[in-house]
Amino acid sequence: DAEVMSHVTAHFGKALEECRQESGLSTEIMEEFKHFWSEDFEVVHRELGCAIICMSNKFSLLQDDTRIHHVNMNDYVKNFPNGEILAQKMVDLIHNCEKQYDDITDECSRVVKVAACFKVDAKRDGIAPEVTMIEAVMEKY
Ligand code: BOM
Repeated sequence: DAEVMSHVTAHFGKALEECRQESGLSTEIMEEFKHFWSEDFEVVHRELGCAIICMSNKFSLLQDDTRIHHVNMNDYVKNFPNGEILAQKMVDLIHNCEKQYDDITDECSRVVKVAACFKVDAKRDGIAPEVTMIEAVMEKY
C-alpha cells in the first residue's frame, strides 16, 4: 500500500543527513530522500547505495553480508500505521531483487541495483508513494 510506504520512506529518509559524509552522496545527486520515488529520479549512483547501507544500519535492517535482515525489516515496517499489510510484501520484493544481483561484489554498487529493482517492482505492484504523499507525513517524524 502506497500510503504505508510514504510513512516508511518519510521515517527512513530522516537518516540521510547523518549518512551524507560517509556515503559521499551530494545534494546535487539527491536533495532529499523523498525524491527516491520521483519519476525523474534515476536510481543509479553508487553513492546512493552507500547511503542506503548507512541509513539501514541506523535501524539494524541489514545482516552482516549487507543483505536485508528479514525479521528486523518486518518489525520496522509493522511499526507504521497499517504497516502489517506491507511488511512481508516489502521483504519479499527486496529479497527477490537481491537474488538478481547476488554476483555484484561491491556492496554499494549491489545495493543501488537492488534499490532500483525494488522501485520498479513497487511501482508495478502499486505500493510506490507519490512524493506529495511523503511530504504530507514528513512532519510526523
Ligand atoms: O540487499 C540490500 C538491501 C537494501 C534494501 C534496499 C531497499 C530499498 C531502499 C530504498 C527505498 C527506501 C524506501 C523506504 C524504506 C526502506 C526501508
